[in-house]
Amino acid sequence: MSASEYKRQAAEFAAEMVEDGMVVGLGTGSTAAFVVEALGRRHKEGLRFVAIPTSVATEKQALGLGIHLTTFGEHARVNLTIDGADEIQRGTLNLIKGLGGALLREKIVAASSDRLVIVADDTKLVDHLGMKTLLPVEVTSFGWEATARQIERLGGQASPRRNRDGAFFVSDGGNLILDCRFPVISDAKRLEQEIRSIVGVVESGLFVGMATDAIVAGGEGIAHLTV
Ligand code: ABF
Repeated sequence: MSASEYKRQAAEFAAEMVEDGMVVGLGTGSTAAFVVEALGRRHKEGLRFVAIPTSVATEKQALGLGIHLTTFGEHARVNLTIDGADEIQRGTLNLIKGLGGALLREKIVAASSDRLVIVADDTKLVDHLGMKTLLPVEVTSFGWEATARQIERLGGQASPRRNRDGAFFVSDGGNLILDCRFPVISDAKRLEQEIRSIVGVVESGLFVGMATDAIVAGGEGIAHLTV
């Protein structure tokens, strides 16, 4: 089976965790898109829920499926958020997120969620964060070079993300993303605090202590991991 099929399996499993009356956070990326698709189906079958999307792309998809959207103006808490990730650390469920460019909204929604369920294929599981992917850090466009230098003082190499045409990638929030290569991250909590204390950093893609569950699908079946 392909990675895409495993993503769909994890997404279908997680979409069943949504219950009538819930406020649901909708993630971003190809795995989260399968979740939104499954929830669109459940909505048509009569499940009542409202959702807060983590990106413009997800908002469009949800609206197209007739899913009712809401805001933090109307709901202080989200009952359950289902989102993808780029790396999931075994045991802690600490994450690297943001290769899809939506980390700020994803983190705002995650921080207000009672439960954050991560959906992924099993290639995303790692023993230590930073083993496979770069760490995205969202920064203000003004002075990004100065912000990048401060990140480099922490031991990472930071490069602004670019589109295919060479122009800077701009996030939904109007900021730039620095993709940072760190040697394997041994203390995610500390690195997260150090990066966030740099002036010019809006948010980092390290999600520490936020995920409560991970649904991971692969050749050995579907695993439901919890912390
Ligand atoms: C979002 O999409 C991200 O935080 C992560 O960067 C990415 C995962 O994408 P995919 O599900 O397409 O692998 O969830």
